[in-house]
Amino acid sequence: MTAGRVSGAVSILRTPIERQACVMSESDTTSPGVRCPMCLSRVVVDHDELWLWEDGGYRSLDIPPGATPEQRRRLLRHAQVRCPNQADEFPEHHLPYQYVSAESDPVVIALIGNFRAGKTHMLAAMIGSIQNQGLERYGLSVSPLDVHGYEEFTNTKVRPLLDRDQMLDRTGQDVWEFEVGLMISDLDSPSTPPRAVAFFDVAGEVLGTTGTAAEQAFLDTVDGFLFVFSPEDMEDGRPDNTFATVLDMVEDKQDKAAVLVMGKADLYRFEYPVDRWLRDGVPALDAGRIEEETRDLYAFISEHDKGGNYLRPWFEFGRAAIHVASATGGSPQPGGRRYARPVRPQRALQPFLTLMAATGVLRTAEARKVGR
Ligand SMILES: Nc1nc2c(ncn2[C@@H]2O[C@H](COP(=O)(O)OP(=O)(O)OP(=O)(O)O)[C@@H](O)[C@H]2O)c(=O)[nH]1
Ligand SMILES: [Mg+2]
Ligand SMILES: [Zn+2]
Repeated sequence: MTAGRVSGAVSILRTPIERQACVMSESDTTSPGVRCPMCLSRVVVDHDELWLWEDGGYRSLDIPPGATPEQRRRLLRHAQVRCPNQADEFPEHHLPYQYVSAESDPVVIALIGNFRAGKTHMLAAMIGSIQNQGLERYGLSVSPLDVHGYEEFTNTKVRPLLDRDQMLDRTGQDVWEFEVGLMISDLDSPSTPPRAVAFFDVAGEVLGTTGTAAEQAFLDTVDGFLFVFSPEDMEDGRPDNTFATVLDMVEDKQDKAAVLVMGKADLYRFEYPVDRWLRDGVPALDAGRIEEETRDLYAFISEHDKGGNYLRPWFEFGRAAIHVASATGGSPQPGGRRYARPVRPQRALQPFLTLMAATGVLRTAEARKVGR
């Protein structure tokens, strides 16, 4: 799915975000409908027209008039509704009925980082780790947001990386692009409706160069930022311009969350404290441990960051933490498109969990302390 294209000013002005920017001021909270987690427009959805994803396609779902409340509830659990925003940039997309009926805004996560920092591999490893290990031991349950898009993300990114050890392609040049979405429920609070969490890939190198209100409106909707960088980037002594661009544009950083991830940590796996935290796995959420890792990595990055700006998100956001992770566990074969050893993500779940705590999806007493 495509969003903020950079192929020309005309197309940027046509994005729904641009149209939406006009109404995203004080009237926004009182606008009817919900914010679609994929096209980010505020939409009024037809609740009566229901769909079901089955055998690779959508079919219309009719709930029999004689259905008992229990039968109705069961059918609605899998029902989807169609987002009415079907423009060129947004091919047909569907949302879970559960999301639309709950009428709470989605949690929007943006991945930020230089080109080749490892964003795509990190997101694929994160979603793959969720699929392989589940989130039940962290008190969460998860299901796809847009089933069709989720299957596509799984088939084109997660499975090639994790099952076939293939290197993933570079992302296109859209300024921001919806990648994948999840519906997340808190197992300790069954009466709370699931939250929609949407992941967007942001091409930081072009963000800010077009100077449109659309970009600003997009950044305003983001709740949590995942800043990804690699040890190589840091050692080069090149400052990460994408971090600086985003940090200069985001206005209410004190109300938002940031998780800094030093990805490709396998490259530093013998060095303290990277070795210590890579071995730590992903235990139950523990704000004290997250703080300890953040402190250790703060010291490590301060020492290695020759350009001097990788820690800016940690200073500037209201809630922030720093983690190490490796999407692959090792490097690709020199000059090849495959990994030398079977791909085994290390700690890809940790930044995800920290973000869920810092954006309020996880609402336990422990989660409230994370990143403060
Ligand atoms: N050693 C190692 N290499 C990695 C890891 N993750 C990604 N890479 C390599 O880093 C390169 C870039 O990874 P991507 O995930 O495509 O980076 P990106 O930030 O999405 O890049 P763009 O889409 O171009 O913005 C690829 O060649 C990967 O093989 C990792 O965990 N360890
Ligand atoms: Mg990418
Ligand atoms: Zn939509």
